[in-house]
Amino acid sequence: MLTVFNDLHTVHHGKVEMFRGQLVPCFEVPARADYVLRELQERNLGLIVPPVVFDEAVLARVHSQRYLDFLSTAWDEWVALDPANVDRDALPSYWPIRTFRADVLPASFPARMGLFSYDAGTPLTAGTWQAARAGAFCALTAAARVLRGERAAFALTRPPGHHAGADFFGGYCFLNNAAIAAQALRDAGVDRVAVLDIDYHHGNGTQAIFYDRADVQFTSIHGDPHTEYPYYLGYADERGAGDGLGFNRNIPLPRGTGFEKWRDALKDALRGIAEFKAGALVVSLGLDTFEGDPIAGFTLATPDYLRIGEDLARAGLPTVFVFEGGYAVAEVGANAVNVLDGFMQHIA
Ligand code: SP5
Ligand code: ZN
Repeated sequence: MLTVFNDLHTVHHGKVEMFRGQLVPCFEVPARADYVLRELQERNLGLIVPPVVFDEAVLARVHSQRYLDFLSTAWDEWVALDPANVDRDALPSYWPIRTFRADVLPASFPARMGLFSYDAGTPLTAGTWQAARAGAFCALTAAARVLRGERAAFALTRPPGHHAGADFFGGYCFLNNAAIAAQALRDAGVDRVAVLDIDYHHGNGTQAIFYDRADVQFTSIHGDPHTEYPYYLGYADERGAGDGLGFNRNIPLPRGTGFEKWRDALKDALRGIAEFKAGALVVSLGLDTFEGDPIAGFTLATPDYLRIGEDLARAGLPTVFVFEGGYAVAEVGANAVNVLDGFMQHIA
């Protein structure tokens, strides 16, 4: 499978995230992508190419301009607050929750950082904007290659994207790569695009971006938000709004769910995607459903990922895979590549 690799991903390298009152080492580390790259090379899965550079305006098809302006200057503003900040990750401390105003942009950088985020677990670092932008270009390049006739392509990117909304970051995500790819497919003339999110965590950002639209169907299989991050979205009764009613589908599963039940959910999701009659599929490929994942709670095993690839291939659609979560660093390579390998072995 053609892979578009973001070799700038390493410049996004957070040190710490806030977890229950302590700063703990980041789970979302550069080694994740390196393991996937190495596995792709060892198993000879196909060409690995760099991203094409796009006009930044394409990012504004999904994200608000004021958010993009914030992200692109955030690190310089963080360091301007205190020169000693060059050695510290930027994390937010204040958030405009209900009853506060989000329409006014405060002059204070920490206040703006809170306006554009929803958790304290997503450090912004010196290279975050550069890495995230290159990652989005990978997703766009993968989409462009699929539009030109490639059966499937894989955007191997970090930071991940599916928690990022039109104007906020969180969940280790800054730019929503899957949404950017889906929008690019629409803009190139694909009438209906399906996004299937199989990361352990609900893709709240992608859901929010397409919630009121009938042209992009969003389906997510994830840990039940009653107990699992991101907690405040991802319930089964979220079915879309306005024109988008009926085009959002959440399949929450209890913590501890194993592959048999998970695969039933996948088959159910794929039936919904078939009914939608999409012209293309974007897969938010999270591997944190793995039994060994340090921050998640399903129990999928490495060989199961071959079956997932096989099931996805049978959807018969031009497919863009976008790398999301998966934190069992040593195994994430085999798990990701098993999906892609299973897919390639079962395309018609
Ligand atoms: C893309 C993605 O998978 N983002 C997930 C973000 C989850 N952030 C919250 C992580 C909470 C860490 N819990 C540590 C448990 C250690 N036992
Ligand atoms: Zn995840």
